[in-house]
Amino acid sequence: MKKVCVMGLGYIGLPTASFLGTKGYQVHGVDISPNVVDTINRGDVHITEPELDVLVKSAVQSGNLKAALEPAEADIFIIAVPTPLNGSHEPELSAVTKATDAISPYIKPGNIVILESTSPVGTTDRLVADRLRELGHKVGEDVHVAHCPERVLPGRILAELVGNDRIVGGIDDTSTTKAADFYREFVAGEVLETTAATAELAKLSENTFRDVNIALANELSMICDDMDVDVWDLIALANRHPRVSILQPGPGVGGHCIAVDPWFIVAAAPNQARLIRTAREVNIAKPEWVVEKIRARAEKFKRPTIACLGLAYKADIDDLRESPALDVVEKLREADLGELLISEPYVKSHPDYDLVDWQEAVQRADIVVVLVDHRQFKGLKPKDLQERVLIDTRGMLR
Ligand code: SAJ
Repeated sequence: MKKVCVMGLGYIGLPTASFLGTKGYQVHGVDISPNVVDTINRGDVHITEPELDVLVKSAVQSGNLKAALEPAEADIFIIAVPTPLNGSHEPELSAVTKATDAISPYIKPGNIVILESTSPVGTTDRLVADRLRELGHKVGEDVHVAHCPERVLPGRILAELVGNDRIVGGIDDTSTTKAADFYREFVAGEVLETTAATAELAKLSENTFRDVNIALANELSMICDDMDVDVWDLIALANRHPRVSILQPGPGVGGHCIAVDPWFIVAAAPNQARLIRTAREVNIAKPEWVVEKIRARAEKFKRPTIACLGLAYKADIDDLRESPALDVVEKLREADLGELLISEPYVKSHPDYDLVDWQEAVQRADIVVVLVDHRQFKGLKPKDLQERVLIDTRGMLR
């Protein structure tokens, strides 16, 4: 039975650890939060993701998944810790450094260390591998290091963990082969071998592609608004061309990946990454544009009641990280245009806002702003909206 030590039990680490636990690996999961460790060891989950609760329970009950604050010896170490941005839009990699230092005392000859966290080019080689060398390991000889970026979509994590193709790039050929062979044991998709730098940049490019495409959709939505053209009709028609596939506009781009990863490229190549930076700027500016739309419509009221439907960064999840919906609501609160009624069916409470049932919010509102296309809101009917101003940033109620 192979032993796997997973560093970081968040959105990527926990699904990976519990999935491997149910596939017969002996998994030791590590997190810096005692609360997370206790929750998992009880067989519970601290994040919402379809079917994850069942998987964690089953892995813990089988005895194949244990969580702890400290690492343990293993055959394979997977690092799945956060790699956020700092205030200057540069990658903040201290969690990768800390995880590398933490596993070092447990690494033995023959082990494989895999970085799954989305990382700037060079991290696997110059941060993880070099650090392990400094700490006395014979990296490239008997310790193997590779990058295998996670590619799972929140809301579909478990299906994509198995089904997606994976890119594996080692710091040398042996590391690549050994890490790729590990993924081939449980991934149904293809496992594609490359170098560490290419794997790092491929992951960043995937999310950047999406950000740039959404920026185009968002820019078109603003152009269409001025020209009195329905942007969703426009995109649907343009996409009937066999080689056109424009994504959907919205209130902005959120989440901890697409709103973050393009900056890793911009930080590394500030002079070349002009389009990538501009796309970020277009998407970042969209919430303010939405607020201005609301302000213009609010003018005909003395002090309107404004229902804001949704706070999550996208449909049908409870994740509010980098959410453009939250950004719009915060800006509306500052603008003080009227009374705000805020609904988020996937969240019980919020530290800054009293949440209201969405149907009640619509009933009491003069202006209804759809910020997230949650499936609940699709039940809104024209009769619910009679005499109310509708601002539908997701084109959901057309
Ligand atoms: N969005 C739009 N219009 C669209 C599609 C998305 O405005 O047409 C917005 C969403 O509302 C959301 C944001 O973009 O605010 C990002 O949502 P998403 O569903 O595109 O992506 P994420 O951030 O949930 O997950 C992405 C995925 N990357 C790609 O599809 C290339 C996922 O596969 C990655 O694993 C994940 O980032 C990650 O962890 O990097």
